[in-house]
Amino acid sequence: MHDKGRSKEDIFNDLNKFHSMDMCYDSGKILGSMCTKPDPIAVEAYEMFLETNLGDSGLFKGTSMMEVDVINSLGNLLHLDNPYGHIVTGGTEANIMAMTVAKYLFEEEHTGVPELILPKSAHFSFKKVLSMLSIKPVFVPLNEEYKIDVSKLDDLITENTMAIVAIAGTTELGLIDDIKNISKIAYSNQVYLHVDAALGGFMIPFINMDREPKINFDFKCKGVSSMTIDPHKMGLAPVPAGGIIFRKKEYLEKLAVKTPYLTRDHQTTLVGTRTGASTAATWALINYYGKEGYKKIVDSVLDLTKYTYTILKDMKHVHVVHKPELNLLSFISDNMEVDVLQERLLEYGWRVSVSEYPHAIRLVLMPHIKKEHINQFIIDLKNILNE
Ligand code: 0PR
Repeated sequence: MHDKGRSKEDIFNDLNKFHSMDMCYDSGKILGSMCTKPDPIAVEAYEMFLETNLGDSGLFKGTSMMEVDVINSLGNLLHLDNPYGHIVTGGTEANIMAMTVAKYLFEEEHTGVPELILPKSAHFSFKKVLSMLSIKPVFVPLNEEYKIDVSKLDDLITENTMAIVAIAGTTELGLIDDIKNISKIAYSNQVYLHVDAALGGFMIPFINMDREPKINFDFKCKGVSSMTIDPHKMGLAPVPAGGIIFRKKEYLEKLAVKTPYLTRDHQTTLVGTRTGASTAATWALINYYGKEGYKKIVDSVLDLTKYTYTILKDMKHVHVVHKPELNLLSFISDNMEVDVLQERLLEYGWRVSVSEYPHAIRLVLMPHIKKEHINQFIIDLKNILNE
């Protein structure tokens, strides 16, 4: 730290330098991120609530009311009439909260080492869960479609099964597990089921609006105990904005810690001091767009994903790994290693990511990606592969 403060002009000169080193979503070059440019309405709402702290929610009654309202809206979107939850920092925190609740419930009736049944397609936040909570992983195999092989699930359930995790929009491929049948198994075995819909939560309800048969992935399936749904992914909210929704009040209350000298007598979040700005931004967004607005956004990213898929599928030297269900696509090439291709694309400025299973180039088509970006990407990809 300097002895004396610096001028504002000087500081902002430096800030501009740092800022210019960052990539921005508007460039259209960020093709491997699940975040996107925050919507202007969300930014305005966020700024307005910058000084709020939901860790001491009695001081910020309005913001606190908004959080309840947002959780109700998200819960209702996921077919739950009386949801309990919080706006948190992201999918990681949401998943940790759900698994902590599941572990506390397990420990009320069991003394063994808790086992978590999960697919290897689960997000790496579950690796954090496993080590932080000392839980034993039991991996359920994936079928040839890279989804949980439901036929293998029953056999993996033991008296030490603490919970099952299923994914509605896998991180690497954007695929949706067969939640309906997984839920039936969880329900009949009385096992806690958490659905990680960090990505799909803000997409599938809108896809379902004009789709028959509907994709069953939420609390409509009675075995589902909790869900992650992140506003800072397809909800278009600024980071940090994750969402955790529990089916029952007593689930959330398992996390309650007494906060004697604060304006409320307990907290049910992992973090203490936490911004209300994310809640305000999410509240503004869901009211501004409504289901119809979000449906348009989701339709448009899915149209572009389909457009990209169709081109890639017919391209020489390219093999698309799976048919997209959400806004993710993966492909490999028969004349270039995946990691080499990733590096070559970077030379052209494209930031794609690489999935682990299967090992492939992974594209995430968030709302900042437009058709002209894809057209240019395809030209560059052809150049690289046919050179
Ligand atoms: N669950 C699922 C299904 C996810 O895909 C993710 C993150 C999480 C949970 C964890 O969410 P948080 O990162 O909000 O805690 N998925 C993205 C990923 O790992 C996160 C991301 C976003 C990574 C933008 C990079 C990036 O530029 O790919």
